[in-house]
Amino acid sequence: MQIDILTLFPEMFQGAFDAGVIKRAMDQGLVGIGLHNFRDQAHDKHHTVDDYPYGGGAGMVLKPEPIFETVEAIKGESDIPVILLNPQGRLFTQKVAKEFSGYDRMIIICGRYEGVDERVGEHLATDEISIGDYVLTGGESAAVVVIDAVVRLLPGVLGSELSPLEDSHVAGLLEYPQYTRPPGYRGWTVPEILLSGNHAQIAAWRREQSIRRTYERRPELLDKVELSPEEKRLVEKLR
Ligand code: JFE
Repeated sequence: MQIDILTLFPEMFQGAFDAGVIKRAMDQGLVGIGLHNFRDQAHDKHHTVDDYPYGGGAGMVLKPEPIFETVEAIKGESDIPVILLNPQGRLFTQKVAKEFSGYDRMIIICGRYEGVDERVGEHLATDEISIGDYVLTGGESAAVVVIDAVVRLLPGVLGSELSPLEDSHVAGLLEYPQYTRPPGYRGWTVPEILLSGNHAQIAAWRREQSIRRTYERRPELLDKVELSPEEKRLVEKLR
C-alpha cells in the first residue's frame, strides 16, 4: 500500500514509523509513505496556506488551492481514496480500518488551525474521518493512528504474531486478560486454569472473561455481538 500524506508539519511523522511493526512493513516494501508539504504548492511570495474565515470568527482556515493542487499532482488521472481527517468526520473503527486495508493507495490530508475550507471536504476528499470525540491541534496525530491500525491489517505485516482476526474489537468483544511468567508476582497469582494445560477449559475461561469484561467496561458492545444461548444466560446473570 502506498500512503501519501499532505501536511504542513512533515517532521511530526519523523520517528512515528521508525520502530516496530510499521517500520518492518516499510523495510519489506509492504507499505510506502510519502510526505508532501502543501506549502510547497502555494505560489505567492509568502507561500500562504491559510486565510481569515469568511463571516468572521477566531483563527485561520486552510485555503483550498495548495491542497487541491498537491492532491492532483499525486493522483494524476487515477482514482485514489482521499481521506480528510476532521473532528466532524465518520468515526474511525476497526471496521473502517479493515475497509481501508483493502486499498492499494490512499491519500491522507492533515489540516491545521481551525480546519480546512469546506470545498476540500465536498469536492476533493472521498471520505472524512474522525478518530474520536476530542479536538486535536491538527490531523497529523490522527493520521498516525489511522496508518497504524490499517497497516497492521495488510497481508504479511503481522507475520508470526496473532492473526488480526482474533484480537479485541474484531470479534466485537474486549480481549480477555493476558498473563506471562512469573506465576506469582508480589503475591498476585496467575489464574490456575491458565497453568493447567487444559486448552478447552482455557478457551472457555477466556471467552467468559471477554464477556464479563465487555459487560463491565463497554456494555453497549454486547448489543451487537453474537452470543450462544449459554453466553446470553451469563449476560442476563451479570445484569
Ligand atoms: C484538524 C481544530 C478547532 C479543528 C472544527 C485540522 N478526531 C479528531 N479530533 N481532532 C481532529 C480529528 C482534527 C483533525 C484535523 C483538526 C483536528 N484541527 C483543529 C480546531 C476546530 C476544529 O474543527 C485542524
